[in-house]
Amino acid sequence: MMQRITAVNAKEEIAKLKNEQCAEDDVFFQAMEEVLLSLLPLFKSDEVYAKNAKNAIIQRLITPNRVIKFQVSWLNDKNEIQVNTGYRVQFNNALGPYKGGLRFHPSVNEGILKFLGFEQILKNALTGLPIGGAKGGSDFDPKGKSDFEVMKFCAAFMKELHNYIGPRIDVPAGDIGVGAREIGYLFGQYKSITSAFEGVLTGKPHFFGGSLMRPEATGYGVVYFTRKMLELETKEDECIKGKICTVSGAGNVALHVIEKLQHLGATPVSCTDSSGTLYDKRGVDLELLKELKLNKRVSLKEYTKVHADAEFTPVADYPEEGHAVWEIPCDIAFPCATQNELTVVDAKKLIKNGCMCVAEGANMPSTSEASSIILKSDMYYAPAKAANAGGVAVSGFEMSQNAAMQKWTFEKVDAKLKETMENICINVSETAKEYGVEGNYVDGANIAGFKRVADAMIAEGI
Ligand code: NDP
Ligand code: 2IT
Repeated sequence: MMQRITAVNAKEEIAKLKNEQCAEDDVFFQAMEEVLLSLLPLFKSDEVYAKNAKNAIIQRLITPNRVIKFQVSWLNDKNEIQVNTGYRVQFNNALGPYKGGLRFHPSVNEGILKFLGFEQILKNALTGLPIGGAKGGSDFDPKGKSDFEVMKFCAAFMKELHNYIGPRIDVPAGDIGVGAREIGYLFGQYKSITSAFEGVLTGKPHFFGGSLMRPEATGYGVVYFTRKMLELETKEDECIKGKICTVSGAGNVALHVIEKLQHLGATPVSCTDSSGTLYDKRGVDLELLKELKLNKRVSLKEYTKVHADAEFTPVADYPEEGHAVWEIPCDIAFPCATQNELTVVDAKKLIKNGCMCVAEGANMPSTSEASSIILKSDMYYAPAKAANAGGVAVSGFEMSQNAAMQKWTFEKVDAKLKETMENICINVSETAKEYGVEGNYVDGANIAGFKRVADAMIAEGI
């Protein structure tokens, strides 16, 4: 049993816990430590939370309610049996049914899913919607697999997962390696097993219950949040127009960040994938990127066959610690690939090159040391759990549409997304001000999200 964690002993207790855990949990501790340090001003100033040792709120918040781990055996196209591991981390359901994505990537392990599930609790709370926090996935690698293999894997994964989910229990969605194709196969298998056509997954293709705009939601949401934050901080309108932007990733989030930036008159000049970094200084050709990454699922290197003057830096050719994409001069940097992709070296390069803002599309893309450097610099900083909440917010809208047997228009969802992102931004900014850390959106987001979850946990008892 761990010691009760209070404002006074938080740092030592975390360090003790860290020593007892395996390396897989490093990212989970990174996420947890950031949140707990952010909460110190709250513990100091607010009686209810300062006394929360009695309620054991922190211990209950950092311990998943349930971790489900299962075998996924499936047949590849050569009729050979393949074995993967599946997981669902049901972290906290104080505010509503467990909610969060599924990640299919060879790097997936329990520690990564605990970090993602933990972040999801506070992110979902920030949306103001009645949804709890969860994450799941598998070490299955969709890369190089045929459509049939992906379908067979999804069916085998759902054969076990269906036991633990339901529209009022736990509603998974997509994340890295899981898009509309995978959600469609997962949904089909759930329906076959249970005979229920119900809103058990979000991010479904729109012609059978998916919300319009769910594919665009995370990326568009990141840009709406960033625009609002810059408006609040600089008191200028049209803060995005004319800006040179670097973006990492070339998947769902990155491509829709690029799309919205182009709508607003900015020039996104880069993207990255697991093979390397693409830099097109005239502005990226989004139609071509979508064709290469969403339809053909090939390396970004192919882009240079059409645009010979664009530069492609393969991962292996970039010897330094850090990432080639953050060396490109820009006004705003949008890390949208994966966790810890922006290091201290990268943060320093951004500062040196005059970057004014880092806006996080991926979950925890900056290392904790990079985050500290960004916070201490003059750059504006939109942290992931607030800035990328648009995806799960539209997932929440999909749950509402499914429950009411309705289909909202693209324009309605877009308007609600914009309103939600702006409200999150204002709430985070005002919370930071209230707790004496004005302009620190990291602390503001952690405190605002935590308060909503903690209030519900205290009111619900144990
Ligand atoms: P996708 O699978 O659609 O795209 C991920 C992209 O990032 C791909 O281009 C991939 O390269 C690249 N990438 C992933 N992992 C690595 C790695 N270890 N090294 C280098 N490149 C990598 O995922 P999403 O766009 O959905 O997710 C991106 C990030 O956004 C993740 O952190 C996710 O948790 C977060 N997020 C996603 C939401 C959503 O709604 N989808 C919502 C909120 C956050 P390649 O093409 O070579 O595979
Ligand atoms: O990290 C995230 O917020 C997601 N992957 C989306 C989760 C969801 O339930 O839509």
